[in-house]
Amino acid sequence: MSSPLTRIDHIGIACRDLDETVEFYRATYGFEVFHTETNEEQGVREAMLKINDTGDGGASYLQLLEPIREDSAIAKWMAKNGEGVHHIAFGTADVVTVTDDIVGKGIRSLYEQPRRGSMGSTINFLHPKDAHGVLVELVQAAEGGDGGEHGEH
Ligand code: CMX
Ligand code: CO
Repeated sequence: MSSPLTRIDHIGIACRDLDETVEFYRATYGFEVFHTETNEEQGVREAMLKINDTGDGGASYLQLLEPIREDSAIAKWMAKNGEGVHHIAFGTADVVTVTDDIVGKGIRSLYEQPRRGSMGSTINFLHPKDAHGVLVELVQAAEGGDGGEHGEH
């Protein structure tokens, strides 16, 4: 059976200071910033570092996340755990169908309807308590995937 989840879209990493962490990833690993944005709804300022393109026409990234509000999911998680790996995101061509299928297996999604993620993508999450302790994000890339303009939006 082939999976409708066709790539690791990104790994989400919580950090206290986005600029300092971006510089660490550049100086240590040579990864450059591909895209930055602020997502008010999620309460984060973020940088996407592209690691590689993938066979489904998408790509894999590291997503560095700095909280912009004390009541954000990332701020709450960091208060408990400090900096580190916060979630893993799988890429799919159809986030609604994949989410419905997984919910049908008895696993809770966090949103009734998908929301906006990085670079115009649509996203949902699976509850970590139903997924062996891993917060899983499901990502459908924006039409045109990575081809668009990048920078601070
Ligand atoms: N990974 C694994 N387990 C996690 C977790 C994570 N990232 N976040 C919380 N948990 C666990 C907690 O450890 C806790 O477990 P215990 O009950 O055993 O202590 C349980 O889940 C409940 O955690 P909580 O601290 O009480 O937090 P909440 O239930 O209020 O929120 C969650 C947890 C997953 C619902 C919330 O973080 C959320 O809505 N996340 C989705 C949005 C998000 O993460 N946005 C930031 C990223 C945006 C992006 O990627 O674009
Ligand atoms: Co993410």
